[in-house]
Amino acid sequence: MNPTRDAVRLGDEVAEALSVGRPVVALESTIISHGMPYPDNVAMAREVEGIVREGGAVPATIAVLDGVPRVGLGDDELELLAGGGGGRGVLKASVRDLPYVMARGLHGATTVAATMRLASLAGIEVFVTGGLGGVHRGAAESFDVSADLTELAATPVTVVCAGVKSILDIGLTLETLETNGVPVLVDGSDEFPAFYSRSSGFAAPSRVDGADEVAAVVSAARSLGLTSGVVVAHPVPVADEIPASAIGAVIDRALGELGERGITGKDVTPYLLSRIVELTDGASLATNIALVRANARLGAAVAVALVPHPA
Ligand code: PSU
Ligand code: MN
Repeated sequence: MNPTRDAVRLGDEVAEALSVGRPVVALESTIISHGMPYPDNVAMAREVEGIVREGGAVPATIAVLDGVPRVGLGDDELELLAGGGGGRGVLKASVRDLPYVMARGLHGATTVAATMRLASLAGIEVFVTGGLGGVHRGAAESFDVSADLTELAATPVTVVCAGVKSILDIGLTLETLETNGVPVLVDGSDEFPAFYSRSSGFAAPSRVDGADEVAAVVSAARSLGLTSGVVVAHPVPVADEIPASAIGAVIDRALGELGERGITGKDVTPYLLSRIVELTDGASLATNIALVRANARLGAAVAVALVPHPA
């Protein structure tokens, strides 16, 4: 069997858009099931789909449902992923989890890595999310490096995000992306952003301004046959940012609890995200939602810019 589009089930609207070459934007589902509390998560998922549509592209939220990789979901499916109506029963699925979730007929919320892989199989080039996984702080001991980085090295999808949270080691994450030949663009800033904050202390590897400039880089990468992804880091809007000085202590406290509670592996990121929401009385959630909205606007514009226009 060839790993082809047949492995994924496309929603009708997504299938139609891809067949006629209309712009499509992929969206992930771990951010829904394991990244935000209910019901803000489902409201965010619906709103972001709407923003992609307003931007002239078709949204394709990706997840595994009853063992079937799905690209393009309906409202009831977003509700199920969000945990509405009780018990979640949705596993966090990175690439290595996909075969098991499929074979067992389970529900899986796909991470950046798994979403990239399924988007690529479907023929989707642009993907919008909030934050990337990366090299965790203390990775020299724990070896905890997100499979998001491995996938970015291997799969030609452009990922629009708000940079990397300082729950991670931002410097080592950028080094790993460089080693793996992944272009890292920052839109509209000379500094690489740190998710909640526009500032990280690390320079932008490459600065671009606007969707057309992003699309030009992606087109050049394709013309070379580069098989890696492209990271587009889009700093959180100024009005929504939590300054690094304010979020730093919260992150340190949440990180400290990991060891005390024995939390490791795939549970680390969801624990930190929900703890940071609690410790900031919801301020981090508002910022998270605001930056995903902004990313959806940019991602839709990039998808539109990548579609060939008649001269
Ligand atoms: N960072 C966020 N929100 C998220 C995630 C990361 O700000 O929801 C999710 C994404 O799905 C990402 C995953 O791909 O966490 C990374 O998990 P891990 O570190 O276990 O690879
Ligand atoms: Mn991990």
